[in-house]
Amino acid sequence: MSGYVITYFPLRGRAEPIRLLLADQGASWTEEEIPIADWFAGKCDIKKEAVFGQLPRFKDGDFVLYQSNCILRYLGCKYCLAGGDNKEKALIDMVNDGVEDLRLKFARAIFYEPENKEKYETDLPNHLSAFERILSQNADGTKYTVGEKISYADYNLLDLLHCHLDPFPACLSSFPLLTAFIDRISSRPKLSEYLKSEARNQRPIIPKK
Ligand SMILES: N[C@@H](CCC(=O)N[C@@H](CS)C(=O)NCC(=O)O)C(=O)O
Repeated sequence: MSGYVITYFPLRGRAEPIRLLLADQGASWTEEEIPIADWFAGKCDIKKEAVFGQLPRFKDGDFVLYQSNCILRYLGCKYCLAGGDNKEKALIDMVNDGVEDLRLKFARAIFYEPENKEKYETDLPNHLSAFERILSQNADGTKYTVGEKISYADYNLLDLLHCHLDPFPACLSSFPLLTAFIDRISSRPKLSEYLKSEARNQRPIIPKK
């Protein structure tokens, strides 16, 4: 038993890339679900304990981390999914920062400012084309975003693409490399098992309003 605990709301949200990484690496973890209503009613002590007053929280035994991208990087280092040398590490970090930038725009348009959803959809190809290009520059798009080995940024990108396909099912139609990336990574045996699991599929991407 690994002793990993993910504390988060009953959502995919910012915990999902962490779950994808752990599932694909064959690691088990425990979920501690915080009801959203309790959190916002001030009933959760964990909000006061949280370093930045937010979730997800990740525990590796006694070691506690917040900030989803930091958790991904930590697990990336632990499972050797963070690049082989300093340049590869930096490139993986760069891709991951690009995923974060688009995740913030996505969350804003879909959750916080739904009136901007149409405009977001119009701009989306410009954002996605950056990731299509990144893939094309590594082994002609047949592998990962960086290098010869899957990285934590790949799990983060995979989740971001899954998130987009829900509200925008056709958004990848002109991006063959991103489409193939999703199919390739999602069909890795352990990940594919997780993606089909009830636990995963009962969690919405973001809260329903
Ligand atoms: N940069 C942080 C953002 C965390 C964040 O926005 N958490 C949200 C849920 S996705 C949250 O805790 N919201 C409740 C609150 O802010 O009180 C991360 O990546 O972990």
